[in-house]
Amino acid sequence: MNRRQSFSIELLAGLLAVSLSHVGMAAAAGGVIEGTVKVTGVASSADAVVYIQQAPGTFPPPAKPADMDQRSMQFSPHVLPVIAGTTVHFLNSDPTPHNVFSPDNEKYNLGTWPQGQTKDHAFAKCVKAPCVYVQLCRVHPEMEAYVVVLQNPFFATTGKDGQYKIENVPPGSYSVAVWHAKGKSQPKPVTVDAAKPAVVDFVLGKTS
Ligand SMILES: [Cu+2]
Repeated sequence: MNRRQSFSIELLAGLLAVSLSHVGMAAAAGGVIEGTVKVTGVASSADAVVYIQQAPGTFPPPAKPADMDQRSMQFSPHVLPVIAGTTVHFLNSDPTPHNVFSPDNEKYNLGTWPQGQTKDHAFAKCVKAPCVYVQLCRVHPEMEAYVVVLQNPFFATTGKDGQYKIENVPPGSYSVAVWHAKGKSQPKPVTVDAAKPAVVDFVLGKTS
């Protein structure tokens, strides 16, 4: 083998190593779980939370608090999924005082405060996810929202069309579940790999 041939082989080996490392990176990247949730008997299939029940490892809450606003006499978002340990910033954007309380789990009443002010509540733990906290306002009984505390960050909320997409899921086998204020369905098994999205659809029956 002359020097030139040897160089070509080295070059080829180098290119092969580079392309293999790219394949390796793709395999290590996260996968996607996506699909549609249909909630029977309600006008909109929005605000269903689809989540992995239990993922291996521990997941620290985000450094930045999650936000729930009270605006135009409504909580926004209507449904807020968070990881256990997350602090939620409750803001009042209305010119009228609002209150925030929840009768669920450890229960809290954050008081009543005027426009532009915030109060925080830390959803410190959740032994058995999902830990659901209805958010209510004593001043306006029609106001209602939900904080849904989960074990891991692999969750998504459905849009008006009922569609959801959970991204960056480590490849593996999981049980994927759905929570909705007015519907119920059994969890489903899913196997996630990076090559193509796993599709999981749910049809929710009425809870009562
Ligand atoms: Cu209110």
